[in-house]
Amino acid sequence: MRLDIISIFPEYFSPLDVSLIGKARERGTLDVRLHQLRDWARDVHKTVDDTPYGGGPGMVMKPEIWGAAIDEVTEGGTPRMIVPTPSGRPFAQGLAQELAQEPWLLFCCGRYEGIDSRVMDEYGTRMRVDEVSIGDYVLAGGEVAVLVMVEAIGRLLPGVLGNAHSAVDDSFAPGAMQNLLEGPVYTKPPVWRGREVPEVLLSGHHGKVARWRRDEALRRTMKNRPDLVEALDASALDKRDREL
Ligand code: 6GU
Repeated sequence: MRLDIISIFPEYFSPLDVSLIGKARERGTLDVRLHQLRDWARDVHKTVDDTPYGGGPGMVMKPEIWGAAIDEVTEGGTPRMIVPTPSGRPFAQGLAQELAQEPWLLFCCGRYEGIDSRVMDEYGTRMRVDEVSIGDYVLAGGEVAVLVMVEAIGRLLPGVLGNAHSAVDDSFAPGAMQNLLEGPVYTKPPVWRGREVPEVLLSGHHGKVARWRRDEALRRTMKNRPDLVEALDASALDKRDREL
């Protein structure tokens, strides 16, 4: 997968040099290309923003600079364009899976109050453009949101996760424990500071272990994400579940 990122802070993306994503880049599974937006600014001050029409606080990123940058970066091809913004559609596992199928993604990171909307309209006639939000809070710019999205997408690419931990039973993967959060996990020693690992996990009884994990997953989901339990269809819960 080719991944272009245009930002006024390309240094923000140094985490992409390490860990899973860094190794995927070394292997050539991921071809990440970072671009400094200011390289396309034409004045001596490398200005990329201006005051908003209609008034209001903050600054808006100028369309000509973005246009020149996107034209050059996408020359000869048609990526899918993603614009991180708190006003976008929600980023969730389903969208991560969809984006992981694409051969080429272009992330356009806005700062300030955002990018002149004509940029999204213009490129929307040439390629698929999505404005995407990673949650209901406001970041200072799209860079951290893009790091989040690239990590979520990157780990779904073939060969990025070892067989040791597969993405198939992640919380939020389709068919993962019926849309429940993953429950608690334990490793050695069997007793730590007087706290014992739940006995059933040491029993070797696979059926009992599976039922216990499902109960714990449901318990945790009820506590942390009651909205997800509400959204389950009635057939997903049995009589024992209702007693938890
Ligand atoms: Cl994608 N960008 C910014 N600036 N803030 C956000 C966001 C994105 N998603 C949630 N908050």
